[in-house]
Amino acid sequence: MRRLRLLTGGESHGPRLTAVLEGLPAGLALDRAAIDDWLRRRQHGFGRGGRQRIERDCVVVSGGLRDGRSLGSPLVLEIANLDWENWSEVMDPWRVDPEAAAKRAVTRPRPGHADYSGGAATDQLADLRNVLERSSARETAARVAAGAVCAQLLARYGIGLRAAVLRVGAHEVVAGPPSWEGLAAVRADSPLVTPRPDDEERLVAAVRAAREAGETLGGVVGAVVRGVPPGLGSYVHWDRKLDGRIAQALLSIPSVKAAAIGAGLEVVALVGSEAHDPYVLADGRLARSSNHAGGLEGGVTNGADLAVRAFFKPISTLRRGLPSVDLGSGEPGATAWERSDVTAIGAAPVIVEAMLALVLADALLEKLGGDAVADTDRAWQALAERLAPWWQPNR
Ligand code: EPS
Repeated sequence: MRRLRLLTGGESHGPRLTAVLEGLPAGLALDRAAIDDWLRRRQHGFGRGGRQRIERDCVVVSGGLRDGRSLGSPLVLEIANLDWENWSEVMDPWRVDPEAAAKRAVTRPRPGHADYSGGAATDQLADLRNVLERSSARETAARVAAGAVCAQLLARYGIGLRAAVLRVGAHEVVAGPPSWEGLAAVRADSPLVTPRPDDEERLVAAVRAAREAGETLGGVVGAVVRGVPPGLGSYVHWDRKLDGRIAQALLSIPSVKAAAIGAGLEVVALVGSEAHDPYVLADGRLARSSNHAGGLEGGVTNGADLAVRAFFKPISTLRRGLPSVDLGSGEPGATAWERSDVTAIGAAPVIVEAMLALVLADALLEKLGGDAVADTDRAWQALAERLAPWWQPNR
């Protein structure tokens, strides 16, 4: 069974981030500009901190590609950290200087971050930088580069993704689950990547107010995948159910505390006859008159739009600081702040798209296989024929 695997490496202020994507069939043509465009989207968003003025994220491929086509070997994607230049001494991989290290050690864990929990896990409580460098959301740049590649595989089969911010802090823009049409209106220059331009001013003002108060904000991202064939995932095995795999991928995004598929939490308030999506005929095809299930039934895609939401907590580095305890001196003290995002919610839609693209490309290859992409194409054709007349590809 062909599976996709993604491994990322690198620290926030190290020389670079690396993504190793293994399992792509050979012969897949990739578009570099499209990967860089996804990376640009991840740097976007009103309320980001000073770091995004330093970085110019773009992809360097150092393995697995030749003449613009995948070789079937691990695809190695790298993104330089331009800020490394300012951190090369602190982050030097080989320099051993215990005195200097003790002087600049980070010892007050930020509530909400992995500082204490990660330090406890790896016996690195003496200097929390050893944890925070890796737990920083900067790592999502590597995921986005790999996700952009996965999206190009999906696009080959007419599968497309859209995502947008549905809520910033207490300010709701779109209630309930997202729809494909509802996400269409997001302009590339939208400061908070929302589908409702009229709400933008209100949201920008909320972020400004949070910045002035030294506060941070979370929010909700909605995403829809269109053109997914029915039958991806498994109803047989708990660890292969696609809703579970999607939830894991979404909850692995830094700051995400909840994930919903389709109507999610709202479905509990409905009675059965309202909750379940009736089968109807539309132009001779099987369709649904609602999509509370969000495109997944029994852990398997059902051919409807796959609709998810991810719920982000506010960033845990606050200018005003938060109560903490200095693990060196044992004294209470506020957390430190140098710079941080007021909200990173504007970056979140493309990160959600990347994780969805990764899970769906994995599920698609699990279904279709193919050492060469031409083999994958033939398997896709055969699948589309088997699924006709109830379902047709989206192209
Ligand atoms: C990020 C870079 C980081 C943070 C942010 C994500 O830059 P720095 O720490 O140098 O300011 O701005 O990480 C967090 C919000 C976090 O809590 O870790 C990026 O490139 O996305």
